[in-house]
Amino acid sequence: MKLKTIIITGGAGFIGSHVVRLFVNKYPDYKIVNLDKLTYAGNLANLKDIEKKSNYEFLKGDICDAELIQNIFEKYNFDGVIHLAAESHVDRSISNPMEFVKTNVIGTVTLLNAAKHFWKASLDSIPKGNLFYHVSTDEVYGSLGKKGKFKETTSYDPHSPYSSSKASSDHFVRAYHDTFGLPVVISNCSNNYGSFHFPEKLIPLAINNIKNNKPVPVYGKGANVRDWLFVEDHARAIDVIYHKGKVGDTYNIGGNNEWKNIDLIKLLCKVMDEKLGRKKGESAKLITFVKDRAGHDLRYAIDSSKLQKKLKWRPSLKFEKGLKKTVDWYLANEEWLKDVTSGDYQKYYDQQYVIR
Ligand code: NAD
Ligand code: TDX
Repeated sequence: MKLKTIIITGGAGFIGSHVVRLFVNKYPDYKIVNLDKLTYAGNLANLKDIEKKSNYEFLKGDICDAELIQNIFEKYNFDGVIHLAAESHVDRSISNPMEFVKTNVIGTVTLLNAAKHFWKASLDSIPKGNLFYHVSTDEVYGSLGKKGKFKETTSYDPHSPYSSSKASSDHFVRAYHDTFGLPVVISNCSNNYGSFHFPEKLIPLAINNIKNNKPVPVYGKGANVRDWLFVEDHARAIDVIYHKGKVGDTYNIGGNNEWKNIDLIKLLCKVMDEKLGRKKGESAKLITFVKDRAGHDLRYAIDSSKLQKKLKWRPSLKFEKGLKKTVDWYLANEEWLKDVTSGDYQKYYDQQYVIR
């Protein structure tokens, strides 16, 4: 059997660490190389359980560094790329869009160039046995009204610098397929939640604040809707699409699990009351409505029927169960939380919220 050598970018981040773990454990015959710059969002503690496995290697590096990427491709002769490295937080993209252009757009094109060059891609002979898998988001489709869901054919309509940079990277990936014959596949996933989620994002931030009796900031009126998927289900979908997806295709991944932010936070407060042995209603007193996010998309919802029908993937976990599991993980991993919230975290946090 041909040894599969795969570079996973952003493997020290939230979703990337789950993808690395799944591939390293499930495919002992593969060689998994995790390339990550270790920004504030990347953390090698996310991968402690697999770091010593013989089929795993970590490389610290920036996907925008063309020379480095060239050297790595030369050294490892990758069969596949699973590209997750990105700046991923919408609020940070509003305060610093250029970082998002650099990593999400230039970084992606830098990787595409290397793959195109080393796999000798051309329209006349699309390389077999190679795949460039680009991990993207539902936010590229823009915002829904009360009805409907995003399909793979929905037109792109991004509103934030983050979603615009991801949309741009998706376009480049398709362009490299259509123009240069690069074998690519793209998936667009809804909001993830679960372990190792950096606590600047809604669910882990709320868990951390409730635990520490701090205000839980809810943007605007809390009326925005997100479609939440357990992160390990996303990693499983990436595995299925990497191995069985059709070259040149796009797959939407979603939890079929829409929640209005305020309802989600109220449910989380209830779970936290139970887990912390607090009086019913105690944690909900921390809910604090703050100034809305600029350009805040109202509603995301994913139609993942293509993936479900063609590749037989399904979300495995009911949200209430996944949320309890997630809360348990955060309460059991105080050291991890303490570690990632040290450094500049408080400075970022203090600038972020204006109480209404
Ligand atoms: P994350 O912010 O937790 O992790 C990103 C990782 O990329 C970090 O480890 C970081 O160090 C690394 N990184 C950043 N810039 C880099 C660079 N220039 N070079 C190398 N590494 C770099 O993000 P996440 O939430 O795990 O998201 C991973 C991917 O999935 C992103 O592409 C994101 O757009 C996409 N996505 C995320 C969600 C979600 O709900 N979090 C949903 C759909 C799609
Ligand atoms: O403190 C908060 N209060 C609040 O009300 C934060 C951080 C968020 N929110 C709202 C904004 C959103 O409507 O909660 C919702 C979820 O916010 P985030 O956790 O920041 O996620 P979102 O902006 O929806 O984007 C996420 O899902 C798609 C990821 O961060 C992206 O990387 C992914 O592509």
